Amino acid sequence: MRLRGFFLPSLKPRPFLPPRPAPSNQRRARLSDGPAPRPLIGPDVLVQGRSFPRDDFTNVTPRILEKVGVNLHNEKQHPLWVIKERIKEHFYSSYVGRWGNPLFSVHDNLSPVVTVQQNFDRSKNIKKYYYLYFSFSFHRTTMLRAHTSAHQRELVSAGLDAFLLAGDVYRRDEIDSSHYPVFHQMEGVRLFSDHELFSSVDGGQVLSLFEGSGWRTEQKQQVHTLETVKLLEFNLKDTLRSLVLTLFGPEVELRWVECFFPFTHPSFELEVRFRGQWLEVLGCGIMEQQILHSAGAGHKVGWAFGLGLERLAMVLFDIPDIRLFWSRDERFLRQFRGDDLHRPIRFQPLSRFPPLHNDISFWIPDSFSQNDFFDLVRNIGGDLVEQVTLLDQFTHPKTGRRSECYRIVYRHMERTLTQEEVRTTHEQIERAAESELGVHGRY
Ligand code: FA5
Ligand code: MG
Repeated sequence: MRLRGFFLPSLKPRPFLPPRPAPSNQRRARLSDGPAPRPLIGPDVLVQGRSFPRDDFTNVTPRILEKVGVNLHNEKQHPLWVIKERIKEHFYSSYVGRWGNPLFSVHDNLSPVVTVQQNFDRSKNIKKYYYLYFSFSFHRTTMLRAHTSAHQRELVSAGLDAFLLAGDVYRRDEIDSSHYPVFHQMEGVRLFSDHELFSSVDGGQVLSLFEGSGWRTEQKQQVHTLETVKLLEFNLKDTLRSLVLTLFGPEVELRWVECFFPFTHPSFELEVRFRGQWLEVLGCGIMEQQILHSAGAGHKVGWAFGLGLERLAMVLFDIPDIRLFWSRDERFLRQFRGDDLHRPIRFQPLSRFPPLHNDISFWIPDSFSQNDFFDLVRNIGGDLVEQVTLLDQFTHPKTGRRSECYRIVYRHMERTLTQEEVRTTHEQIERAAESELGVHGRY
């Protein structure tokens, strides 16, 4: 008997990864690179040399696993590296310790394989995230991190009071010019003792971080005093405002939006007005005291933020499509090279090649999820796929069967695609949708 479905009805096993030929880029690698590499997904899932038994909940795809360990943010002169270095430099020069040492340590090489507990993911939502291996224990169910906040607790447990952490993060999402299933974030955390928080305030000696009989309200957590929250919030917003002014220049317009995260309260998002549009660049807030407590730092309080490196880079350098970050084309990469980290950079677009589009429509089973389909399209079509949009939905008046029609736009970033190439890829997508997602094609 399978008990998983019983305890976790939302986690229905799905026929997501039946054995099938490796994608063409893997096949090519096999022909040219000597001995055949072990496939990334067989009975086990292989991630950075570690092996995880594949089970019904494994939903990572070879295309995604190929990106693990690439670490674009660590590739010197890559635009994500340039942004990361500018942020690091700002923190290094603005916040120094008593001995002139940088206050914030920087970490950019932590493995993206985390447990669902680290990821603050109680939902185990296979539609939104990539899982490697399921277990009843929160400590053993593994996934690819969906945000860099997944490392907050371990770095605080290691005794760090102020740190920045950059890394690749993975989410199953829609397909368009600003969404890619792998993107990069930078996390910042700063903790304060009562002395550190109150020493700059007149009469601060009488203030305390915690209160015994408080309430959780919209403004604060139960254990925090209002003074604690207000000072932390001021320090957090001041730190982020100053970072954004450094990156975007003094003209930039900002606004704070209240929001919710399970690991901070209160929580905010920062939006930047750039070329007429409000763009969300980061989420942040006052760290949940329970997290600090479980990390052995319950006597301190702290704030945290997480910002999207692609979002910042797209705006700052005028990069129109998020797929470009993965380009190996010299005409793209060379535009970011140079000795001066702070030189103004404005991306000169490569010629724009014509798009080709093809529609696909099918009857869908009840278990159908759009993110499964998007993932399948990305897995087969790779970076040839620019956008997938739902064109039409239809419910048969008699049978109640539902059908959906999607338009897939194909466009290569570096050359003109042939009709033949697109047709082959599109047909592969049609076949795989039938065999893997249980849809019935109307083609
Ligand atoms: C988070 O990921 C939280 N971990 C942020 C946080 C950290 C809050 C610490 C509190 C304390 P969110 O999902 O909003 O939040 O993502 C944070 C930023 O990542 C966004 O503001 C955006 O800049 C970027 N981002 C989010 N989704 C995408 C995406 N699909 N593509 C590119 N960038 C994205
Ligand atoms: Mg957000």
